[in-house]
Amino acid sequence: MSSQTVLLAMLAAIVGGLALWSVLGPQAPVSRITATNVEFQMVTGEWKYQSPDGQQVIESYRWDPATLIVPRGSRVTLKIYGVNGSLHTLSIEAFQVKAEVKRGEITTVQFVAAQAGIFPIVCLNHPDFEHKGPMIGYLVVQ
Ligand SMILES: [Cu+2]
Repeated sequence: MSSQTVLLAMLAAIVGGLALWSVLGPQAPVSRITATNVEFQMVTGEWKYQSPDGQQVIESYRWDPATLIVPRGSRVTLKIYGVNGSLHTLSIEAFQVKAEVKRGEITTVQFVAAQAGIFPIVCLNHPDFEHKGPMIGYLVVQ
């Protein structure tokens, strides 16, 4: 076998190896979002402002955390501890979730996030600025 033949054979092996590696070699990571069991620990919080002269007081209740992200099809558990405010009526209309959250108590709700989208988590007692809100969070189902 001539040295030229050996060189061509080595070159062919290298090209073949590169071609094979491009097919079977490491791939870019594939992001797969799969349904799962997801539990969130939440509290009822309150933002408050009082002017220096004490004449103006502004309060706004909040869910904390206020944005929850889950894969579609997940079984979601919310455990909500009532801290600020005596009563909050939780509603996630899209998933027929409704519950009362009382100060000093933990309220647990469970549901399956069956459809994708962005769904408001509303407190029916504090739904807007006029009612010490908006106490609205967002459930993002991907
Ligand atoms: Cu509320």
